[in-house]
Amino acid sequence: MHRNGCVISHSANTPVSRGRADTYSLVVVSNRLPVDHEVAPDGTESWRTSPGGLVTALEPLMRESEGAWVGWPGVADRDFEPFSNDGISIVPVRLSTQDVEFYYEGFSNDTLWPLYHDVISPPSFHREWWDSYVTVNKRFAAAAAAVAAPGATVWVQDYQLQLVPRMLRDARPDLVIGFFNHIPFPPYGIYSQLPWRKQILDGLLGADLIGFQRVADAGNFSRAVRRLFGYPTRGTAIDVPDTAQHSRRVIARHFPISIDSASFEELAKRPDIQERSRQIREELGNPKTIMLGVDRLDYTKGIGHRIKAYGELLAEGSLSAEDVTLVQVASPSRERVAAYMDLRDEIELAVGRLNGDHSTIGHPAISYHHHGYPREEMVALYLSADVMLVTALRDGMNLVAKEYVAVRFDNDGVLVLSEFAGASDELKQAVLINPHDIEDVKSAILQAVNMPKRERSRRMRALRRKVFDNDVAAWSASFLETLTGGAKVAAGVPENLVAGLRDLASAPTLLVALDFDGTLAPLVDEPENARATEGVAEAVQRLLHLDGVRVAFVSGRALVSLQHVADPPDEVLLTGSHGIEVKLDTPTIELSLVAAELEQLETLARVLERIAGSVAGAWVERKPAGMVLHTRLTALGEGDAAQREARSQLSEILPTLTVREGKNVLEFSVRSRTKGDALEQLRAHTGADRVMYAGDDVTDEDAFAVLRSDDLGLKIGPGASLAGYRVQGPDEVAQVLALLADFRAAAVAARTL
Ligand code: GDG
Repeated sequence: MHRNGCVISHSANTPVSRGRADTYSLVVVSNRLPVDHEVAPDGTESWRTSPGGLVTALEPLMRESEGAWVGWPGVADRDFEPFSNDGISIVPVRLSTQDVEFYYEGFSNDTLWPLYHDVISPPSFHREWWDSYVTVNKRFAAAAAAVAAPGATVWVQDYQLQLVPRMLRDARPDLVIGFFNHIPFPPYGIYSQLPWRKQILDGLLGADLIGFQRVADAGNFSRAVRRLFGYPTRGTAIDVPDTAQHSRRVIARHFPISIDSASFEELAKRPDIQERSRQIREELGNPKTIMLGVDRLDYTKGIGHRIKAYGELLAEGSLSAEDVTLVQVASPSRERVAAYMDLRDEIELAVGRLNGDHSTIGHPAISYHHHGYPREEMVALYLSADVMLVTALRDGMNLVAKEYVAVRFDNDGVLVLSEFAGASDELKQAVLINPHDIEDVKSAILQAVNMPKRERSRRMRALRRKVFDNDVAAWSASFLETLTGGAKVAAGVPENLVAGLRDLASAPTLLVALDFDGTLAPLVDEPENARATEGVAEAVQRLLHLDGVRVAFVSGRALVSLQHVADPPDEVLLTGSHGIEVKLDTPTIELSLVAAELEQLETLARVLERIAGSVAGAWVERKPAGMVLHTRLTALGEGDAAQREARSQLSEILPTLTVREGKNVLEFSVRSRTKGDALEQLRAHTGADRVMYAGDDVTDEDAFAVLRSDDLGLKIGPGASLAGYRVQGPDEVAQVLALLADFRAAAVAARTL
């Protein structure tokens, strides 16, 4: 096939040329395409799939849903036509040499990268870099808009493209837009240095869902939005004003990325790779302990700190180069950015000194490699490493840590992991370190080198469970499901939910909070006929009798009605009317209103009763936190007049009331509460360490929004949701509760709480 006068061949399927008019229902946009453009010495050009985790995770989805990938092919000043590679449509975006210099090396890698990594290296701010960033982001947005089908889902990746969500939304309001930030999002004190801080936030807020690696990153982002725009945020939800009257809900939350764990394990089991791993040990002079570092040569990775700690241990005689070797792979990265050139000099000087001081013939203290290796070689290295050192000063996730764990099917090896890498949120059984504290790094290295086999194996098993339960396919599925609302929900209890329940059951104290209609009971035409499905009552009884467990029903119904249909045992905590009514270990229902609200209620009653008393046919209905003026039976015109009068009097004396207008009814409430408020109150009342919340309705989203990272949210049925898990209907909820009771009983019996 001839393009641009060159022969283009492809690694796999023959490419199919697609015209510009083709559109796709799923579009991924990232700075780099998942294919590399290669030119052989004879001038033959070809594309090679780059084996990243993101491609592996998205490939099946992209094929299934006619997906397209928009990005830069890695060569400047070249135009390429769209083509298809391994069933994925590739849409190349052109970058000029100057774009590469200003947008990519400049603004992305010398402004945003150091700023977002806690200014480990000073960021440079240049207005012409920013201009180029805007121009290139526009080009990516236009390319994505051109290939997105009506209503398509567009998923934008990473910090190079933060303006694309807003640009896309302006051009194509029909699209569902997601964004994932692979690197950290810094605290406000640092973020606010950015001269274009408002433009970037506004760019991101064009998305429906903004994903981060860690809970803390999402929190930093929401705080920046509050500080710079004052938009209301609640949990993971941000209400962004759209027009004068309306706002759009944007969700900002964590989705820790992962790897294709099974494919790493598969490689590790290959005899040739195991043989290579043995060979590596031999070539290093058969040291007792091999320590390994694998990083892009980047100042965020703490390579210098690692070398310093190791050097001191050798100098003090706590370790000897006869016994221990550190293999450091530092793959070349961003070699045209000045800070990276300086770093290379600094690291290579340190390596040279250390080797000069401590290596013996045949026993290098550090075996240093400034190359990229094939994945097979990486796996062989991981297999041969007794200790893996991940000492990042700041890292979004750090996939190397997860790859090491995935490879160790022998349940051996020790991971030393920086608490400043996102991976440390999940990989708690690693030896966690503060890499800035050289003494801490040194003692962690000694602990790892001397760790008894049993402890190594116990820790590695736990780490492996995490990495295999949450692989990259689960990551992308969970992001896209949150973004699009998961169109179809399968029957049964999914495996990841079973794992989540098992984990939750071990909390010291636990609150199980459940919506009723649609969650415990199937939805019915007549609300008074709603009844919980079979098995619910029994599971709730079992939970109530287990140590450290409280159960609550959280409903929009008035509590009297909830008690009637749910017939709950006395120990169940109840909240009704979206949290306005509560029955929390008291014999009677109480109103969760503060003194000022009760006073307002009195005033409201006085005003409305006076008005209703003067108009024949009007009457007032009292609600737990409000009053309704009914005018259905008044003479023509009098009802409207009474309503106008009520509005005008109350807007003066009680301006904060919520007013809702219906047909011949006017309702005033002293308080607008949500199920989120109800859940917070239940959490405070019970003092529970962890919470499970299950619900089916949009009003349950307010409760999901206040869940914390180690809580469990369960959405019933389809529809966009903040919940981490989903099941089809109330039958599954009964099974879920029974499983939770089983796990809890086992945890209580084993006293592992
Ligand atoms: C960014 C964030 C986040 C490295 N050298 C070679 C090689 N690698 C592979 C590793 C790993 C990947 O590159 C590096 O991923 P990390 O996660 O460790 O770090 P970043 O490159 O900084 O990635 C990071 C990530 O995005 C994903 O969201 O985790 O925090 O900074 O897969 O194995 N692979 C091969 N040869 C090498 O020489 N084949």
